[in-house]
Amino acid sequence: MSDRLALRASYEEQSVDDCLQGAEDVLAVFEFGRSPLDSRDPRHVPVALAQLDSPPRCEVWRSDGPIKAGTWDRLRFSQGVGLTMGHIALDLRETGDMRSSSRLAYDILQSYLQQSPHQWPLKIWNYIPGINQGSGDEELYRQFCLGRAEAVLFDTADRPPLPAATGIGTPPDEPALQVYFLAAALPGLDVENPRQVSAWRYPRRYGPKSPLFSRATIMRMNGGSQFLISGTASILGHQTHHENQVANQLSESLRNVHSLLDEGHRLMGDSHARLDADGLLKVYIRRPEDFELIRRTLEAETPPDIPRMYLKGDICRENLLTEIDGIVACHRVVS
Ligand code: 3EB
Repeated sequence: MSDRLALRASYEEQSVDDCLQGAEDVLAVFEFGRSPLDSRDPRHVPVALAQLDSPPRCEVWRSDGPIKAGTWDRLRFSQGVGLTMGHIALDLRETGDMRSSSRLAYDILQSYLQQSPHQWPLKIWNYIPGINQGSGDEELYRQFCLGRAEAVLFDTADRPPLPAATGIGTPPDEPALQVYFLAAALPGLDVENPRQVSAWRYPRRYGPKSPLFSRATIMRMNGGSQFLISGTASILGHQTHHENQVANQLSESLRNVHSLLDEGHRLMGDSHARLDADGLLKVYIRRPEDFELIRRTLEAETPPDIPRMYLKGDICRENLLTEIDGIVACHRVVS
């Protein structure tokens, strides 16, 4: 892995404690299949999505230190020279309904960022218990979007940069709403997907307030660039494609990822992001019985050297069965 990368993200078989001990460059250690309420160090981020493949691994983020870690209101953070990771877990039994909990999480996140040297969120991960529970506009994902839109000022006339994001459902009995992010001193370069309507322009039928995220952001730092890819599903325009066909949904999601990387190349001119050993992918799967088919499909359609992890998670639209996100490195190319 190239040392020039500002964010060195990897999947590792070590225990959480081994990852954290004596490490001067560890920004975060993500542990899967565990409630975010169990965090025991500001850099330790448990995620309530079960890993479907083996062996069990942690995701580790490394970045140039010294790294300062601490607590700010209900947020825990870890701040390096160029990047900050922050995470919030709100116990829904205490904070009440999803809409107000989401608004509270984003209020805390924004107050934290305002006083941080790294004010710009590049990507935000949202892990939402029981995301598809409730019908129509009462669906918890729509309520989550409503609360987020109430906290985040986004004027469509004067569009500020939007972070990339992932929004995935954790088990309905998980007590905590979790939001974590990567932030820097400058905003990322926003990338939208020419094959998809921008999420903030989704029509009313998907909910009272549109999701607020860009399809990807490019982080430029230390002379290198990295692509932070939002949760990408089988959506063309604003519509779900390949309903009930999980392998085709995955292939369509991969076409969307490649379309984003091509669009990024068009914007950068001299670099192209590649699915290779300097990056990683995460595949979210609604029904564990689809895992083998998804794994075979991904293996046939992506380079073998890009690390990947499969997690059981619900997707924000009931008719979507799978979604992908990832972090990949950009390489110089002749334009
Ligand atoms: C989509 O394309 C799929 O609400 O933060 C992807 C990434 C999705 C982020 C979010 C939702 C979110 O609309 C869903």
